[in-house]
Amino acid sequence: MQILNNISELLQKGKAKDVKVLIQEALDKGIIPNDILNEGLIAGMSIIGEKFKNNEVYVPEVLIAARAMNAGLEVLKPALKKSGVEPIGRAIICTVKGDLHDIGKNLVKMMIEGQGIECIDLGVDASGSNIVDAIIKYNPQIVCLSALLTTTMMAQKDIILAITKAGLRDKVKIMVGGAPVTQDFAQQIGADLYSPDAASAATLARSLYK
Ligand code: B1M
Repeated sequence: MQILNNISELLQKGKAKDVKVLIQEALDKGIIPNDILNEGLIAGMSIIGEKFKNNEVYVPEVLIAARAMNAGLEVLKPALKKSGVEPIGRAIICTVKGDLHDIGKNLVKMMIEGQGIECIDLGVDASGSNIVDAIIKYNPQIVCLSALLTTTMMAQKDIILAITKAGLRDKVKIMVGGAPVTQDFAQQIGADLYSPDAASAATLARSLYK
């Protein structure tokens, strides 16, 4: 669809304001929010990701595209959320220690919220002790850990160990994800759940309450 291609292109150019306007336009036209997300925002970010990998664009371009992505997500968020539903449970979500990538984490959060699960967002660079404190404070059923770097994947394991050491392991299900994370790795580090993308993360989280 042309409008979704335009969103993707504007995102790649980092035009945050224009992305927001076009997303609103797409919503007003009745385009399904998930399509706007996948075929507009994620499609654009994937192209930037490929270009970044091939040294065709550099960190500043990626950063302004990421800013446009987050701006677009803000407009899309209410439409992605289910309206007026009481939360069925609570999750904690973060990007792990040493890792500042938050776009995927924000998407997972949004999708999980869309399933009627309240999400406490601890942001990026979260340590084991941050999470242990948050489990004690918020009493969630699920802890969601995102890692985007091969160098920070192991922080997921450190956090699981910290939760176990604090005697809280039986209180929560732990879901891990992020581009370098696999089902095998999730099993190796003792996570309960693994999901490759935001939509299945949300479905998986929801299934815990059935
Ligand atoms: Co960075 N970066 N980055 N980066 N960056 C990657 C990840 C990289 C693959 C790029 C590359 O080289 N091709 C590479 C990692 C290589 C590796 O580890 N093997 C990389 C690198 C090296 C770095 C730096 C080290 C670069 C440097 O400084 N030299 C640096 C590290 C900073 C740090 O974290 N300490 C860095 C910095 C940055 C920016 C700040 C410029 C920016 C982040 C901005 C931000 O997030 N606010 C950035 C970006 C944007 C990227 C790419 C281009 C895009 C990531 C993204 O947002 N994707 C990325 C290349 C790429 O992915 N192609 C790259 C879109 C997002 C929707 O996807 O986050 O994968 P993703 O989330 C998906 C799934 O993974 C899953 O669901 C999401 C959607 O369905 N998912 C989960 C994510 N979390 C989940 C949790 C779950 C379940 C599913 O359960 C809990």
